[in-house]
Amino acid sequence: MRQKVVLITGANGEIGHGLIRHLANTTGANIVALDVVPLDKSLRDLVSTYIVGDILDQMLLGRLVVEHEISTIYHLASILSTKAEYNPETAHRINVEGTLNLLRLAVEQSQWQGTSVKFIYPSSIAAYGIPSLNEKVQARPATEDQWCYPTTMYGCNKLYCEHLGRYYSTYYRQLSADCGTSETVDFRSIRFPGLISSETIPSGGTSDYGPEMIHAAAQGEEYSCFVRPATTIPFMVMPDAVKALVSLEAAPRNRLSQFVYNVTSFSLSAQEIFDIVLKAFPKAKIHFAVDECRQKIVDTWPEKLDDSAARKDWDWAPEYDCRRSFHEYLIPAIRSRYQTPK
Ligand code: AKB
Repeated sequence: MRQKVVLITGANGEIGHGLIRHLANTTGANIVALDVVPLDKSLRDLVSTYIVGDILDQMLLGRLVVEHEISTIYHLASILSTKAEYNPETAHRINVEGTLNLLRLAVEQSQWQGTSVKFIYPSSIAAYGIPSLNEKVQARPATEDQWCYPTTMYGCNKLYCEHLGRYYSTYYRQLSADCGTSETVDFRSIRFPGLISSETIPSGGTSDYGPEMIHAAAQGEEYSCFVRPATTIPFMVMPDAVKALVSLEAAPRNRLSQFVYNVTSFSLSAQEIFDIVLKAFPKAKIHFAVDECRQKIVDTWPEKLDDSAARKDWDWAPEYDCRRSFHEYLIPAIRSRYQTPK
């Protein structure tokens, strides 16, 4: 018999680290971890199996369903906003065609199993595109249906994949004879703010100046912040990102009124992050050197998110506000990671 499993793509990424640890410590889930790089040794005992492979490899995905009965997919694999701009077409293939491959797999599995496979998809504030800095500063917290004019390939990919998930959940094979009778995928998506982890350092994102600043300061490394001090976007620490993903996965389907939900914790300017970091690491060597191109991207992302729909539909609330995020999670954990003296 095939083993019932939870499939995590992009398993060796930032969210993957936190999600694998959480699922292994709180559920008896059999985890199949898939990434294009080998899974970190520290995670290997926490998963049933890890596969080094590409979500564009149809043969690999085909073999996955021969071996496993997939109940939930956390599709984390993605090329982030800055990295995607260096090769937009490759990013499109990975971010969109990869997601399409997995949605097809999820629908086929749902039909085989006679029950919907849950497809949990991390979208992003990059799906937003506020036309001017003035409008960004004046805007109220953005709801899911406002300002959806992304200016990066990654943001376009994320927004389109939100719609793909809605299509596969609702309209796929709508002209077929068995339309409406066969099972389909249970797509659920979260639009994340900038994420900050104590365990990993991001690569290729445009919100990375937050985590990069903290990790550099704790190592006594010089850091050049590529956005203006006043630049403000929403952030969240990784434990809350993992909490949001597993909470949405566990929510009763009949409580969900939409496919895509904002979540957020706190919004800070780069200057405010600098001030917190300098207080914790007085020897930090941080200065500001604006990269105008990356600045233009961040200037299109909202300062604040409206997460009222998530709070109403599935009782979302962050565990870590700004103070707890830095003083109970980030600074202690990062200090010990680099053995930085107080
Ligand atoms: C990025 O900066 O590309 C990501 C994101 C905001 O989704 N961290």
